[in-house]
Amino acid sequence: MKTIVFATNNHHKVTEVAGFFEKHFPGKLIIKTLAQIGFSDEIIENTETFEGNALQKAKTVSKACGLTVIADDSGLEVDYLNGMPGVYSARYAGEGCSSQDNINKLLSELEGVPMEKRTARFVSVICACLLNEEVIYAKGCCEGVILTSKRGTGDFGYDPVFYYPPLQKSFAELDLDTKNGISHRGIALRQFVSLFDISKA
Ligand code: ITT
Repeated sequence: MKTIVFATNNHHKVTEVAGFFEKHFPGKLIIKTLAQIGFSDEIIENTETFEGNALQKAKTVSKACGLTVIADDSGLEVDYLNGMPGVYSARYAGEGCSSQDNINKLLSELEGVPMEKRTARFVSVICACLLNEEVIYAKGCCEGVILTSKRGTGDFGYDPVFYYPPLQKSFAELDLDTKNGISHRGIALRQFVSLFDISKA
């Protein structure tokens, strides 16, 4: 069994990523969370790119724990808002805000904007810092449309207002495997495993 650390404080990301790795490397990989390795320092995320922030997270934790570390930096790019909230997605409505606050702000910024102009994409960049100091990046995007009100019971971030036309559902209406099958994070994870040699973990 190999152990890798997932450098996130977001439990929704842990569920999705751990679910993915269980399917791809059954019985071969243990994913440890920051809490499980006792890491509670603040991680600075202050670059303007998903790649830069993902590297900051993975590198900070890898220096502290000496294990292989992966990190995800992700967000929602809304075309009508010139790509906002982008790397600011977690704190769009202000530091310490809730997902509901972010959704409220997004819906108010898009008030009166017709469906055809509400196009958006989720983006995920996975960065891994390996034991041999190699750094791997993988990226995934998923195109959709911002709804005018919430749909579904999932409560991860913007999922209730992100509508995915091919399935005619919001992301909050999808189960874990279905979301991983089409999502930005699922695409990035599949690219990641094609680049990642588990023997180097
Ligand atoms: P960590 O940095 O600890 O991983 P975080 O939530 O702060 O957790 P990010 O800085 O990458 O992570 O911000 C990503 C935000 O983008 C996240 O908080 C959600 O608001 C949104 N987001 C990203 N992926 C999402 C998804 O699959 N579904 C819904 N919202 C998502």
